[in-house]
Amino acid sequence: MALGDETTQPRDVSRGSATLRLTTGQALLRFLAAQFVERDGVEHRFFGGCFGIFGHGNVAGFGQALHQHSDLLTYYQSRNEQAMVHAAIGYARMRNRLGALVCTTSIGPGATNMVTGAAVATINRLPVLLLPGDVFATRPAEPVLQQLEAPLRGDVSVNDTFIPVSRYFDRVWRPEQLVPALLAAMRVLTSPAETGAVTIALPQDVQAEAHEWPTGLFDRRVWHVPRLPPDGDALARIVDALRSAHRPLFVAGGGVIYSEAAEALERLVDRTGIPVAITQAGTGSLLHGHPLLLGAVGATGTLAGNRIAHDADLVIGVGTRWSDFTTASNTAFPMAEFASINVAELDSSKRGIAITADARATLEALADALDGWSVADDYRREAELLVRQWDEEVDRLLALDNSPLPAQSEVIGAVNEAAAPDAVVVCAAGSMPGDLVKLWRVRDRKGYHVEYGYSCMGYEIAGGLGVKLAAPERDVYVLVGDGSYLMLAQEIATAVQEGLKLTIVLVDNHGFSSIGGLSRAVGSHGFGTQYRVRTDGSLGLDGDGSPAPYLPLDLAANAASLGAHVLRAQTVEELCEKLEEAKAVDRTVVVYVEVDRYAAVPGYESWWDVPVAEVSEVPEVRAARTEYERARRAQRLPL
Ligand SMILES: Cc1ncc(C[n+]2csc(CCOP(=O)(O)OP(=O)(O)O)c2C)c(N)n1
Ligand SMILES: [Mg+2]
Repeated sequence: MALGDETTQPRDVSRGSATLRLTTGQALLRFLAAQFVERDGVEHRFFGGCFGIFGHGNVAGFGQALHQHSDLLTYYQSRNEQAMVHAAIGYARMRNRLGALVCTTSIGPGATNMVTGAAVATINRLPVLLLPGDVFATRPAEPVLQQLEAPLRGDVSVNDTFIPVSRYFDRVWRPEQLVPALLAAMRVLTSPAETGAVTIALPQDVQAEAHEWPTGLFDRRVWHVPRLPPDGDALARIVDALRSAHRPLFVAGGGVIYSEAAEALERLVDRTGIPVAITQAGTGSLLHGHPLLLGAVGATGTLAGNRIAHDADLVIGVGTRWSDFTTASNTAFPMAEFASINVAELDSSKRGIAITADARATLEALADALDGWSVADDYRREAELLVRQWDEEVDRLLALDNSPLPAQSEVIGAVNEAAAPDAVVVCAAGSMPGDLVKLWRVRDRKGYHVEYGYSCMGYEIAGGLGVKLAAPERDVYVLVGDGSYLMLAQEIATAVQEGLKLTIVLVDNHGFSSIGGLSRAVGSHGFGTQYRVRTDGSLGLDGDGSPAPYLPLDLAANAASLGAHVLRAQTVEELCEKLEEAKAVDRTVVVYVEVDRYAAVPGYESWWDVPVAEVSEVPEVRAARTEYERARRAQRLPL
């Protein structure tokens, strides 16, 4: 990758020898502030700010630099290191990976609190720069507070746990090592194929140590993000496959959005009549109302998506990682040949004809090469009919009129209705993502933001904060379950601190309704999935007739205690009113609503592989195992 625009800068004759005496922390900050990214001729500053929680390991190093030069990078205080990585992920995704945030922590627990966030970033292929503090490089007095002492290794620290969840990891034992570490970090962060969490562990003494840095390190540097064109042979193979296919299907993943390929996809679809199914990250590739948008496919797929998938003879994935939710654990496409268009070889090589290339460049090349080819009218009409029928099913689910408590689907309908067309809905875990991907009517390419690579409980509020930082002009609606809320809600305080307004819809069903359903499906009666007082040794099983009372939690009061403006709704009508009222509030609002735990959106001819105990004393488990073995026979490896 080109290193940028040095050639356009006036050349300093003394540049080779000029140096600046700075600490490693100060040099790091100057470097970060000088990084830019460019794609399609448009330049952006790459780092939009730095989240941090200070302690020994960063307070006197990078923290000192941030204090001394607060003009170089905006500092944001957070409450929890995992949450600040989530915020950075929300930000990067909203910026289509053309911008990122930095996260700095103390050593030990502050650092390892970021490991989960690193996994979220890497699995979702989103850039974040993590700077955990680390133990002394010079080891003047070991063990330092919070140091891991490995009996057989002197050179490991807790930060080694970042290695498997980072796309690039380095530890800067000496100041000089910072230079190659930073160049490698930027290469990975700005590479559409390689990106993910980048971790540079920074021993606390090194951060504070002064060094003579070559001034060239601080030059403005523009990292070009290429659009890798498709290989001609691979393109020809996909064109041949399409020309002989009768029932082709596109599966649009997050890569379509990140590559800004949605318009190219839409043009191709309009011309060829190939229907499109979407993944969670690909939602927004086509907007609601497009006659060939089938909706989601796979385990949480729509009837339209799953029916077309079932009979498809050629499935072309664009920017998807083919997760088990998309493939219904390899049962969704029983008849199909495949092609995979992906900028990352890791993903393009997973199924069928591999095209390792940029999504937009490939779709445009495909449109040219297909030269007027289209699917048969019958197939197009069949797909369009299924789309219309699915739309009616959504209408039904959004107006269930469930009582006494509303169904979650009605809450989704109310929020969708209240939200402006360019608002962003944010979610991550529980029963909500599966319902959302089926029911949410997307009106903006960036209007749907569900983290479903890691489906990490607790992503929602912090991730929403990052989305709002990246797009302050948009309304951000966070849909969060009571379980996720209890795991990581404290960034409400950060939103209040920063004057960033989120509208958080807190959906309470007294526990883990998603896993309760899963538990019942595997014969375990919802064991351990309700928030109930422990009475007779049981935590309350679904349907056991005498459940103990729910825990006396007041999550709305909890949200108010963190500084949110809180509104409570009991019915769908009230919810609609409160969502309107929320629009006039100028700070983060939490709209609290209780829903019926059992009024779930059904599955539509789909399956998800969750192994059931092979032997058990419980009859329901044995029945579930029999059913599991039957369903598993439909599994087909993509060979
Ligand atoms: C950090 C984390 N721990 C555990 C899980 C497994 N898990 C997935 S959904 C879920 C329950 C979510 O509860 P809640 O947010 O209330 O949503 P609901 O299922 O009730 O819709 C659990 C425990 C997870 N995805 N993430
Ligand atoms: Mg819940």
